[in-house]
Formats: sequence, structure tokens, C-alpha cells
Amino acid sequence: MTQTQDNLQSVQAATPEGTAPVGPTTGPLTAEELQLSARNHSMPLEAMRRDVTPPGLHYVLTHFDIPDIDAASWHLLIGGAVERSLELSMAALRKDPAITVPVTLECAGNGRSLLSPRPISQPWVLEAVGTAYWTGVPLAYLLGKAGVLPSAREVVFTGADAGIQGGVRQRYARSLPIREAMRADVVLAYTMNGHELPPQHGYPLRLVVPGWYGMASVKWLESIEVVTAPFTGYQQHVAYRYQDSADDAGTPVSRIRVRSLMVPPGIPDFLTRNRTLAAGPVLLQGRAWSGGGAVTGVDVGIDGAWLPAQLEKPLGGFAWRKWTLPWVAEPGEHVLSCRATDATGATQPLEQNWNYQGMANNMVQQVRVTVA
Ligand SMILES: Nc1nc2c(c(=O)[nH]1)N[C@H]1C(S)=C(S)[C@@H](COP(=O)(O)O)O[C@H]1N2
Ligand SMILES: [Mo]
Repeated sequence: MTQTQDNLQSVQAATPEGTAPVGPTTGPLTAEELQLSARNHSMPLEAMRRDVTPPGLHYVLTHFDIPDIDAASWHLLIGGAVERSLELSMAALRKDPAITVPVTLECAGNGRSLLSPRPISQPWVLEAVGTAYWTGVPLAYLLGKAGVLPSAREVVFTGADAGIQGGVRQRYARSLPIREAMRADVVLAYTMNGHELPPQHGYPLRLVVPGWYGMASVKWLESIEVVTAPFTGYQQHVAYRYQDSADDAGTPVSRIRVRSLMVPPGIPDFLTRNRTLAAGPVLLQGRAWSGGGAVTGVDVGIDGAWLPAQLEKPLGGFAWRKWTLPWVAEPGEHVLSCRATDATGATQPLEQNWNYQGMANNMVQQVRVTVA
């Protein structure tokens, strides 16, 4: 029996109903994690050479199955604490005023597999990120049309996808505080980089909430409900919380913490991904973003010594910013890293900030290179 199968058995033993959450582990990667990571791919870091991530290179995270939706018969329902409920077809939505917003989306679980002990879920390394231009109707426009009542507190977004998580049968649903929902840049998108949404990214319509971790951007959107009390659905109340332990109610995950990543220089070894680079001048480059405020600086660490990188203009308020740093690589082993700071003064930690669900681990990336 392989190591992975052994591990699968131990996970099943710990969860006799197959429903209880499995606690963090220092053991080898489990078969469940492998299964999730084969479905949900990340963005190869070399894609950061481009301002915009082609859909096939953009990360994907889908909790359940990708629905197969017939856009011709699909409708969006808007209701709850509104003056008038709306039922809109794709044809009707396409006639409404449209905006295009460049947005860096990042999964809140990015960096999870690097934590020790490691929470069992989608085992992202560092690359659960991507940047796209999303086009569609501003959410605030449609909420204005429906007429939000003064008693409104949150807006609940429900997708067409259903499944079971933590033993709870559910449709994927998340809420936003009314204040965030009324922001001018929150969009109900029907195109990604100018093309119809790919099935895995929410066809025919998805929400995109710039600056928030990806869980807020509900795909395969079917209904929008304005509510007068805090939403307590699974993905709001149980998942996506900063918890110290299983018993801690925790606090909700919202905006993306500041992070930068580097395009690993040189060429990789197939199996280990260790990098080999020729001696001489090389332009190190990467991207930095934050949902908290504009990125104000990126420092690049070369064997522990920090140098300020050159920043280019960001693509938008909540889209990544390119950075570069010229380096003269000398023969030997080197460790490269990058560390971003945003307008709130937040900077990336050098040590892991552990939490029970493995949320928002924005610890600085380290790239080992052999210069020969
Ligand atoms: N309906 C629905 N929306 C969803 C999800 C989902 O599983 N179902 N996953 C969320 C999570 S956790 C993330 S990180 C983003 C990922 O968006 P992407 O796959 O387009 O990159 O979608 C969010 N929206
Ligand atoms: Mo996510």
C-alpha cells in the first residue's frame, strides 16, 4: 500500500461519517488533498510576466461541481428587502450599463500547504492568484433599480452549484455588508478578458468583489437577496474565518492581505523545481497586490539583504503592480525573496501566521537558485 492510501485510511478513521472536519496535520499529503488539487489548479508563476492572466492560466477554485448552465433559459433573481423584485435574463443584463474592472483575485487559502501543522483542504502552495478584466453590470446599479429598503444589512449571493461540506448540504452562498455591495466597482460579470466567461469561472454570470479574497466572488450566480439580519450560511459562518482552534468562533475573512510573488528566474528541474541560473545580470520581476490599500513598496531579499524594487503603475485600484530589480548573479547557492508593503503600512510577515483553517498565509516567498 502506498503512503497516500495509508493516509487516506487514517483520514477516514478520524471521520467515521465522512463529514466531520479533519484537523490540521504534519503528515504527508492525503489522497483527498491530491484529489482537490487536481481539480483546482493554480497559476504558474511565470504567468506573472503578463499584466493580464489568460483564463487557462488563472487559478480555479470550485468547492463542488461546475454547473452546466443554459444561458438562454437562465435568470437572475433579485429580491428580499427591496421595493420591487427583479427577474433578469442574460439578454436583459447585457442591455444594462456595463463597466470593466481589472481585478487580482486570490484564494483565501493560498499558502495553506506551507503551514505547519497543515489544515486539510485545498493544499495551495503560493500561486492561487490571477488578474483579469471583468466586464458586466455594476451591482449597485441593479440594487438601485430594485430599491434597497432602509432595513437592509447584507446582500446574499447564491450560486447554482450544490454540495455537502462539513456535513452540511448547501448551495454555495456568501454575503456582503450592504456598504460593500453598494461600491461602484463591484460587478456582475459576464465576460473575462473580453470573452464570455469560461464554465469554470462562473458562466454565464458571476459576482466579482475587488479587494476581497476570492470566496466573496460567487460564480454561477442565480440569486441576490437583500437581508435584514447577518447571513449565517456555511461559507459565511463556518468556513472562511480566522480561528485559533476548532472551538473558536473566529472572525470573518474579507480583504486580501498584502502579498508579492516573484517569477522564479532561470530554469527549473522537472521534479524538484529547483532553479538553475547562468551567472551575470538578470532582471528579477514579479507582482504585488493588496486588498487593504495601494501597494507602496516591494523589497527584494537576496541572501537576506533587502533592496527596494522598482514599481510600475498598477493596472487598477485592486489589481497587481509589476516590480523589477536588476541583480548580478554570482556563482553559488542563493535564496531570493520579495516583501510588499501597502498604504495602510501592512507588510508581509517573515514567519507564518498560523490559523486553524489556513487562511491568508501571506508569508514571504523564498526562491532557491543555483547560479552556475
Ligand atoms: N458558486 C461558487 N462560487 C465560488 C466558489 C464556489 O465554489 N462556488 N468558490 C469561491 C472561491 S473559494 C474562490 S477563491 C473563487 C475562485 O474564482 P475562480 O475559480 O474564478 O478563480 O470563486 C469563489 N466563488
Ligand atoms: Mo478560495
